[in-house]
Amino acid sequence: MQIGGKAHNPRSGEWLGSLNPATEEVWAMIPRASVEDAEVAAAAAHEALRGAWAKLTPTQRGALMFRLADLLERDAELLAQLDARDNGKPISELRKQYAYLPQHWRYFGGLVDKLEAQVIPVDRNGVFNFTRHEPVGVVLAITPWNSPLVIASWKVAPALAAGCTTIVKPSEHASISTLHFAKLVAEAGFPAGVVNVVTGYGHEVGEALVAHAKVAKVTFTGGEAGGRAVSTLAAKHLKPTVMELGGKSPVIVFDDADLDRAVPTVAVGIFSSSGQSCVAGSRLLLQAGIYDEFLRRLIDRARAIVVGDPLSAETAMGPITTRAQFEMIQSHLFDAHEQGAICAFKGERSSNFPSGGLFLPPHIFTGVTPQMRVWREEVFGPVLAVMRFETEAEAVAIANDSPFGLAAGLWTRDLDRALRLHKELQAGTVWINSYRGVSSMTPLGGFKRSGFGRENGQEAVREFLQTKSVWMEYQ
Ligand code: TXE
Repeated sequence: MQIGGKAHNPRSGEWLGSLNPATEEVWAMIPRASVEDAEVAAAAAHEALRGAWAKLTPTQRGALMFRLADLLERDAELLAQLDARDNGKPISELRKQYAYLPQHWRYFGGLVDKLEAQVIPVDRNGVFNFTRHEPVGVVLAITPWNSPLVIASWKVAPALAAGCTTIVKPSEHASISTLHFAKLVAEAGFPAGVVNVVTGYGHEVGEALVAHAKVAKVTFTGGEAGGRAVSTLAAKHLKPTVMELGGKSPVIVFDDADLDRAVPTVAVGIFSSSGQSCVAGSRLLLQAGIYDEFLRRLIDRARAIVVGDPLSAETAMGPITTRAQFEMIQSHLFDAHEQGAICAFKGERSSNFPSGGLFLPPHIFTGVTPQMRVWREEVFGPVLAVMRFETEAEAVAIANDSPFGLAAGLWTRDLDRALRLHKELQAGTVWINSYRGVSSMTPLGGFKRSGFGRENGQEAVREFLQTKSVWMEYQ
C-alpha cells in the first residue's frame, strides 16, 4: 500500500489473493489492511491536509496533477494490462479508458486555480462580506471492481482540485491498478499523505476508515448493500457522503428511430464490460412498429460478440469479475426462466473462449413483465430484458417505474418528442440518440435509489468544498 508517501505493508502481516477471473487463479497478492493501517492512513492524510498540501498554491497543486496525467499516459498500456488480468475487462475497452484518463486529470488539474468565490453586498452599511471555498478535509474514496482506476479518478481528482487529501480503498477484487497509481502519485512528486491507498475488505478496513474521526467525507461507488452500510455508518458519525449505486437504466426506441445507429449502440450499452457497468442499458423498450425488426437485428449483433480472453484485441466481452457476481447473474437467469420470460437469445462460446473462468455469454429476454426480477433488479451482467410499448406515455410510465434512476436512453428523430421526454425521464443522465457517453466535464450521478451527489464536471469539485462566509465591519 502507499501511506504517507511510503510503501506500507499491512500491520497484520496478512495478504489476500487477487483472482484472475478468466482463469480463477490467484495472480497477485494484496495487503489485507486492518484498523491499525486505517489509523496510519487517516493520520497521514490529515497531516498533509493542513501541512504540505495546503502550503502549495492552487497553480502548484494543478501542476502536480498535470504531471500525474503525463505518468498515467506513459503507463496507460501497463494499467490496461493489469486491469485485464485483475477484473477481466477486455483490453480493447481498457485501452480506450486509459487513453482518456490523463485528460480527466488535466481537466481537474485545470480547475484548481479557477475556484472563485463571491463578494456579497449584504443589506447592512459598513459591512464587507465575502465567501471562501475551503476543502472539506480528508476524503475517503471507496471504489468498486468494474472500472477501478477510472472510478477512483472520478473521486480523487476533484477532491484534490478542491484542496482535500484522500484515502482510496479499492475493491478487494481489483486493487492492482490503484496500487500502481499510488506509485505514480509518488513519482509525480505529490507531498506525502495527499493520496493514500489502503487495500482490504470493506467490512474491515473500509468501515474503520468510514468511522474514523479524521475522515471528513466519504465518496462511494458500489452496490446497494455496501452503499447502505457505508451511508448508515457515516450517518452515525454525522458524516456526509456521495453515493453512486448503479441502476436499471431504460432505453426507449421509438418507431421513427435511426435503427442503423440504435442497434449497435443498444448492444454496446448492455453488453460492454459484460454488463458490469453502472449505466448499463438493461431495460429495452421497443415501440410496436419496429419491435420485430429491431430484435432481429439486435440478436444478429449480439451473435457477433466475441466472448473470451480479455487480453485478446478481438474480445468484446470478458469474464464476470467475481464468483459471487457470476452466481448472482445465474440466479437472475434462473428466476427469469422460472417467472416465464422467454430467452430470445443466448450467446455461445467464441473460438477464443477459454475453458475455465467466469464466462457468461449475452442473454436477451422477451415476454418480460414489469413485476419480473429481471426487469426490476440490477443484474450487473450481460442480460437484457425487452418489453414492447405502443404510446409515448406508456413508455415513460414503464421507464420511470423503477426504484433506480441513474441513466436513460431515448431514440427518436422527432425533435419535439426528444425535448418533451428528456424532462419526463427520472434519471441523472439522459442520452438522446446515443448511449454511454461519459466525460470528465459533465456531471454523472443518480436520481432515486441510484444515489446522491455528483461525480465529474465542476459539480464534482463542489462536493468537496465547504463555503465559509466572512464578515468585516468598517466605519
Ligand atoms: O460491491 P460492494 P460488490 C453492484 C452490482 C453488484 C453489487 C455488489 O449490482 O452485484 O454491487 O458488488 C466496499 N464498509 N455494483 O459486492 O460490496 C468494498 O470493499 C466500507 C454496482 O463487489 O458494494 C468495495 O471497495 N466499504 C457498482 C466497494 O465497497 C465497504 C459497481 C464496493 O463493493 C463496505 C460494482 C462496508 N461495509 C458493483 N462494504 C456501480 N455502482 O457501478 C463494501 N465496501
